Amino acid sequence: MKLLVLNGPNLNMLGIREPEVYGSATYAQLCEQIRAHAAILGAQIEIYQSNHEGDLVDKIQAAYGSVDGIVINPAAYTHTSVALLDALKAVGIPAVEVHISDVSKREDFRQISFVRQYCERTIVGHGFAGYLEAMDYLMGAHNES
Ligand code: CA2
Repeated sequence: MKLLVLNGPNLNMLGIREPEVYGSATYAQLCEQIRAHAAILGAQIEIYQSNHEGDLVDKIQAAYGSVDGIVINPAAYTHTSVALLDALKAVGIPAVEVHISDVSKREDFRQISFVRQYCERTIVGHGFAGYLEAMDYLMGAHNES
C-alpha cells in the first residue's frame, strides 16, 4: 500500500507565521509525524510540497498506477483549481482532502473547494492530526476492498 501526501503553496512556511491559525509546528515536523504514522500503519509514503499548480498536477498524474491513496492539502489552490480536480479525476485514485485550519469558519473565499467534489472525505480543523486521520481512512478503505 503506497500513500502520496500532497501539500500546496506556502505550507512549507508552517510554523513561521500565523501560529494562531496553523499552529507553531514546522513543515519538517509535519513530515516527521506523517512518516512516523506511515511506519505504524505499514504504508509506503511519499510526501511532496510545491508552490506551483502544474507541479502538483504532474505529481498526481505520475501517481497513476503506482499509488493507492492520496492525501491532499491543496492550500490556496483548494479554492481556485479546476486543474487539480481534473487531475484527481483523471487518475481515479482514492483521495482525502485535508485542511489544518477549520476553513468552514474562515473567509467566504475559503468556502469553495474544487477538489472536494472528487475526494471521499474532507477533514478540516484537526491540525496535523487531520493528515494522520486521512491516512487511517485510506488504509481502512483499501483493506475493505
Ligand atoms: O488550513 C489549511 O490547511 C489551508 O489549506 C492552508 C492554506 C489556506 O490557503 C487554505 O485556505 C487552508 C494556507 C497554507 C499556508 O499558510 C501559511 C501562511 C502563513 C504562514 C505559514 C503558512
